[in-house]
Amino acid sequence: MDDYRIDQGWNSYSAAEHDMWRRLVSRQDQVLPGRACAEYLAGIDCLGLRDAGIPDFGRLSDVLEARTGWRIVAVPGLIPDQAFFAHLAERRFPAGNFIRTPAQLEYLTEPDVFHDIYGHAPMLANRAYADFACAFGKLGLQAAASGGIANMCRLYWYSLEFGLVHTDAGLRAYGAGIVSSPAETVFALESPSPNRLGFDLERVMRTDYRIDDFQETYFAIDSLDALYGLLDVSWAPLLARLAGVEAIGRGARLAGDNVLSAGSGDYHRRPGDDDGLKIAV
Ligand code: HBI
Ligand code: FE
Repeated sequence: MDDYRIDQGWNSYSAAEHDMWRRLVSRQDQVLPGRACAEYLAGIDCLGLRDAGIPDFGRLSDVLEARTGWRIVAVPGLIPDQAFFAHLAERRFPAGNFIRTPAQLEYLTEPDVFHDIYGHAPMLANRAYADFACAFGKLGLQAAASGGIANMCRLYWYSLEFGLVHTDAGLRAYGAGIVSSPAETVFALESPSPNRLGFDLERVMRTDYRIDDFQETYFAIDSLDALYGLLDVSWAPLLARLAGVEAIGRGARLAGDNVLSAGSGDYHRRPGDDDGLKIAV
């Protein structure tokens, strides 16, 4: 199977592209303290993502691999689910090698190097998240073989992309889609609009999501260390059970939900909000 790897082409980045990286970093750094979880902020520091421009994936991978066994591989953009899961299963994170242009600050259809590296890499330096992401990749491949790919994409979406976590200091974000977007970093934690629900595996795997706006529901796990425990279920019966039930609407609240905060549902990202990442599926 083609694994979509390409050369990052680090030497061909222009000064303007490195400047764009620094612009996105400084904008993000104004909203992350007090909203991103401590493990994420520590990851940024231990990977040295603040100071220079666009990182060289080889050098970044050497630091990351020493911590959790993960490497970063360059890809041209979104790759098919199965290929994506196959990389995760081998502790390789596929990262876009391009960076958004000033005109794309409003609308970005595919994950660029800022989303993938500034959003995901710091958490891949955290053992619990890193082991979960690898186990998730392996389960995703198994699920793909039995028709459960949509359920696995939802699990990915509401954890590694848009997950919240309970901490001693309160709710914090660890999902890359949140911590790489200035507006969603604030929205996910402070807006009255979305639902914030306790994480329940089956509920998450049944819940639809949107790719072109803020999330209408965020799910909070008890701790990062609890991430891995979420996968400790018998998957074949779970996927078989899920295959027969319909999806849950992305903004719905159900009787059995552990509602941390009930959303008003009256706000969505407006043009000009920020560089909202919209992953085109
Ligand atoms: N491809 N490059 C890339 N990055 C992703 O995050 C990604 C992908 N392909 C599929 C995919 N994500 C989905 O499986 C998840 O969004 C659920
Ligand atoms: Fe992502």
